[in-house]
Amino acid sequence: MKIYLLFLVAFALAGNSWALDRCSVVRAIRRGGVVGIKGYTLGDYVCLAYHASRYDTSLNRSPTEYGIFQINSYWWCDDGKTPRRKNLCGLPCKNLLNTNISDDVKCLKTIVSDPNGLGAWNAWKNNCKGKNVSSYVRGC
Ligand SMILES: *[C@@H]1O[C@H](CO)[C@@H](O)[C@H](O)[C@H]1NC(C)=O
Ligand SMILES: *[C@@H]1O[C@H](CO)[C@@H](O)[C@H](O)[C@H]1NC(C)=O
Ligand SMILES: [Ca+2]
Repeated sequence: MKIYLLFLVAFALAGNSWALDRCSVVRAIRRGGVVGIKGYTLGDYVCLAYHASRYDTSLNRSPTEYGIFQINSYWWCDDGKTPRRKNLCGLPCKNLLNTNISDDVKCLKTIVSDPNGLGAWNAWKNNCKGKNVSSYVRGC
């Protein structure tokens, strides 16, 4: 029984090993030069990351959406397989699945400069837009 519980705990921890803690996400976004573009706050971006992926940098649930911000391979990165992909961020999609998100945030900057801004994400529109997002940044 004890052994069984031990395995259960180890499994639970392993399952989360690619998820960043919230304050690491806050720091990477703060350094990435995206805050203030079109009036978006730090909270907007962290709220997006939370609702897009729960901060799981390895998330690739749909074959065309990658990483903590669920950036897509139609426009932004090259996965070698999506038809007519544009790769406007100029990077391999697999670079969006590791725990270093500085390049992900750099790509975010390119995306947000597009006319849709953060409106390109349903995760942001449905959960963050017009909401008080200060709790995503608190204590970091
Ligand atoms: C994260 O990646 C960037 C390049 O995208 C690099 O400059 C930086 O040193 C990396 N940070 C760490 C902690 O590895
Ligand atoms: C947002 O919520 C926090 C508490 O969670 C509060 O301190 C702050 O004043 C609120 N901001 C706005 C603009 O309502
Ligand atoms: Ca990355």
